[in-house]
Amino acid sequence: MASFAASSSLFSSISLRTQVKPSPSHCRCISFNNNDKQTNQQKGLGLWGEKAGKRESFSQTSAVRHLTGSLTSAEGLRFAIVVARFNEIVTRTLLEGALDTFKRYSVKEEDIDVVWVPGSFEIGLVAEKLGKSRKYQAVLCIGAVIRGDTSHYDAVANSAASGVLSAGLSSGVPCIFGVLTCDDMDQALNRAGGKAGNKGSETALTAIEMASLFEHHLKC
Ligand code: INI
Repeated sequence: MASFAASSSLFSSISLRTQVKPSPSHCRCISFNNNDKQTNQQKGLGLWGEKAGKRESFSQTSAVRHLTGSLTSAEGLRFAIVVARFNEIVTRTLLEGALDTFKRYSVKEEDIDVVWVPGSFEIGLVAEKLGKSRKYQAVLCIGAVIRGDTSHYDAVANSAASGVLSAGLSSGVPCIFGVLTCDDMDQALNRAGGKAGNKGSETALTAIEMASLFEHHLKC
């Protein structure tokens, strides 16, 4: 309920701004670019357009724009990767998976910086610093927290997750969570290039999509 209220109030604020502000040609912010909706509103049709007396459903109307990041426009985007050395046998493989995916999606090696930190607990602080440097379109965070190895598993795993989240929120740069949280080493190795795939590769795709979304649609 609360999240519905939040999203509808965001939606109304976008609509309002669309009505009152002119569209500067240099700005690609969604609130200024929604020309289709403006056209309908100018015609007095509101969010439900009517063509030749026929009412369009909300999901069909051309006034609604769907913004997504693209995986095919990664060239020129810059990425930082923060990697924890703890459980390096796992994190190095995740890193290799991420680098391989970046290469396959045309991200140049010189557009990637890799920063090593002692453990997953340290990732958030470094990710925030890198995000705030404004040198990167996304920061990919890689670590492996394994329950079998520690009694403070929960503390390290939770700190890593909230640290990465907070780095993204405070810097405004997408910080992607590529920290494995596993019961034992076998499970971790399975997710680092074993039978469960390579989570480093998957998070690199997430980083590209989010970087592209911000760069091409949410920049103003
Ligand atoms: N760091 C990890 O990345 N994974 C772990 O499994 C782990 N364990 O098991 O303790 C771990 N601990 C180190 C921690 O991240 C910090 O480096 C350390 O507490 C110093 O701040």
